[in-house]
Amino acid sequence: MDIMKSFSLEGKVALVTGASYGIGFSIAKSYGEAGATVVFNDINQDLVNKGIEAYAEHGIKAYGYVCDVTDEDGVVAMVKKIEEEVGIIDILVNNAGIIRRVPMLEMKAEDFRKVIDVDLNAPFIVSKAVIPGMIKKGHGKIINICSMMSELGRETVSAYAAAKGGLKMLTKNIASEYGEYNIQCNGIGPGYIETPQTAPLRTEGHPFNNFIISKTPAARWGTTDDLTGPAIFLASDASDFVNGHILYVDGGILAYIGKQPQ
Ligand code: NAP
Ligand code: GCO
Repeated sequence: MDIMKSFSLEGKVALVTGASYGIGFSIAKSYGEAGATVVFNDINQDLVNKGIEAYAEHGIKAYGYVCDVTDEDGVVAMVKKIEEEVGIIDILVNNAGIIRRVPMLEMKAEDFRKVIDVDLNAPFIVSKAVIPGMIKKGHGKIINICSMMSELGRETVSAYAAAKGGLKMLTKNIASEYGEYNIQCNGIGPGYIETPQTAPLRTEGHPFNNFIISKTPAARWGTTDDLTGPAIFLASDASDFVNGHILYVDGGILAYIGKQPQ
């Protein structure tokens, strides 16, 4: 058998949440290039329209839906519409996410809850809506976008770290509960990636910029393209016996104590 065929996504329907731009866009674009039908959502029509145009610039006819992934009724309605208009979802990437960088003692409980809602409750809600179709089809791939903060803490990101730590365990639990239906649920833990979400940390002279370079053996920030190969692997038949795993794509951050100060 041609081993490369096992990495193909031909004939698969892939939903990537929050994928008008950023990491989600890159992953969804790579899925289209690997043969999948690309479906994505974002939080408003303007973002969805911009996303559809951006995919089209890469020759990909993407299906876009407006949906706030924290709204369970809206998610259920979106998944039903996708199944009617495009097909049952074979691959789900729970990518949509937010961060609030605030010292814990200054963080309002409502802001903490908002981060948990988007970054942890929403992957639960969307997975719950998509899994019945995967069971019907006899296979499925769920990929949760975790984080360095699934393993590490740092100042000002208490809500985000709590959410991403929980997302790591939700990943393992979905893998445990639905593995018998030939559904594999894994995570991708990106390192520090150049996207709008990290733009505030990369401003000229920001101390965090050099800090990340010193903590990354690859001595660079990651790009969204660095995530696409691992994402295709976890969405393809090539990973059918990989389940409950968090694949860290971090240039080696988690393995490294950090560069000795010169
Ligand atoms: P981003 O640039 O902020 O994009 C996030 C996307 O999710 C945006 O399109 C955003 O729409 C959408 N979104 C937010 N809340 C939503 C909701 N309630 N419903 C639907 N869509 C929603 O983030 P990113 O850097 O690409 O990160 C994507 C994922 O990777 C996130 O889960 C993030 O935590 C994770 N991650 C990022 C990094 C990194 O270094 N960048 C590293 C590790 C993990 P709006 O524009 O309306 O907010
Ligand atoms: C931060 C960053 C990180 C990245 C990512 C690292 O403020 O520390 O935003 O949290 O977004 O999650 O994996």
